[in-house]
Amino acid sequence: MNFDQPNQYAPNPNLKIWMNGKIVPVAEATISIFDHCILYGDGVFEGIRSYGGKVFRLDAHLRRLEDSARAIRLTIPMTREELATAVYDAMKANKIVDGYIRLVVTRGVGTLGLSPNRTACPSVFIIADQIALYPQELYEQGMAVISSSVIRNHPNALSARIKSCNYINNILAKIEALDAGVYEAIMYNHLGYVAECTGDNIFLVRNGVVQTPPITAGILEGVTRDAVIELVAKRKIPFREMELTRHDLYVADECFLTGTAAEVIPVTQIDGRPIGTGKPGPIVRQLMADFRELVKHGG
Ligand code: PXG
Repeated sequence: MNFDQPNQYAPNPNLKIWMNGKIVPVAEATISIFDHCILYGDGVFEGIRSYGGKVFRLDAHLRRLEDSARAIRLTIPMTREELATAVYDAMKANKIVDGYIRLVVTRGVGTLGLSPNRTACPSVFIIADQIALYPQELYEQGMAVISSSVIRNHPNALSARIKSCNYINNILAKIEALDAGVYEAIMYNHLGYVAECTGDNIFLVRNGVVQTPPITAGILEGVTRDAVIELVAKRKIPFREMELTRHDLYVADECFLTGTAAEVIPVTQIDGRPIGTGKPGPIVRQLMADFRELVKHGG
């Protein structure tokens, strides 16, 4: 396989990181090996984009970060306003206009035991850089994905609504995708219904109706998902949040994924089967154009 080779994406050594209130060179942005985020994946994060110097839906991202933190009983040592300022400071330090921002809050340094009560001082860091998730031609031709055998976390084990630093569930499915020679995998929930992909939400089009699994399918409430649902409403395209099965995927006219990093990308093959005509359909092409316009005009 000739994609996703190691070291292809080594960080830019000139990167400046916002770390606990200071802008530091990337080499000095370090985390203790005793941080519970390292030991247990005990932390929360957001992946955010900026377009033309403006952060896309920053408030929605920060609210979701706060909800994730609250769900794991982690107190973020900053207000929403301070976080927003820090995001822009990280962008400025790296002269980012169109870019990708990773905001992470770790539980902090603790003992070699699970108890979060024995930790002190959560760390907050912000990476402002670039991201290119999928090759450009896939946006034009559509991409192939597979159904993963790894089910999405049971919501009563670890809710998918928490954007935690423990992404092993998703990474296991991602490995399956890469082994199959594709970039994404569709994850089903514990009931057998379609949930989402490893880092993207999923939509179908069938007989002119845009369909997507509801939040109760055990998925992340994507910021891009919400934006696309608004675009669908603006176009007056019929829309349904509904339970979807593998059968629905196979008989769909169109399929597409949404995510901060991916934006809106057509899916034209699932498990080796062509979806619809096997080419990106009219509705996804319209929504991709609408999404471009939306981000150009500030979200
Ligand atoms: N579902 C999951 C599980 C995600 O992680 C989305 C949906 C889309 O949500 P937003 O809010 O971004 O529209 C995500 C977010 C990656 C990567 O490298 C992807 C995400 C986060 C971090 C890394 O693919 N996706």
